[in-house]
Amino acid sequence: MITAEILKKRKEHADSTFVHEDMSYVLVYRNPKSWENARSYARLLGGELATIPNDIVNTLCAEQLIARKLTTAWIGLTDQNEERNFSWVSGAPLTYTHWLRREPNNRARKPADSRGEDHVVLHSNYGWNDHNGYEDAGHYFPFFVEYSNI
Ligand SMILES: [Ca+2]
Ligand SMILES: [Ca+2]
Repeated sequence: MITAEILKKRKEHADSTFVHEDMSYVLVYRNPKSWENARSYARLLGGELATIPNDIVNTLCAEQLIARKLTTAWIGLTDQNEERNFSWVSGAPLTYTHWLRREPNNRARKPADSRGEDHVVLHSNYGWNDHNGYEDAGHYFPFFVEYSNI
């Protein structure tokens, strides 16, 4: 159910929302978050971290980053349930990917990243990279949220 609270929240992000087919995509960029907290925030918008189903949406999202001189944003892709088995939090099938070369590599960079990398970012160069989005790792980025318009 779409509450007045959700509509108010969506309005706050109108400047960084675009519509493609039946979905709205929001780049939430003012308060960067861990992937875990970004996902919680997506729910406040009555949505989910975004699924990128094809090259069109990938390009539209990357262009949002470029327009704001941002380089990195979380999307709704994770292998936290099973290493190397990436899935969309929306439940959509993973039929399209745009990994950068040598990604996903699950590479731990710091002791805080000992669990490896289980959450995916989209970069402004259009490519994807797995990164550590657990809250205690402290990697905070803007993020893309999607919600349905039907
Ligand atoms: Ca992983
Ligand atoms: Ca990586």
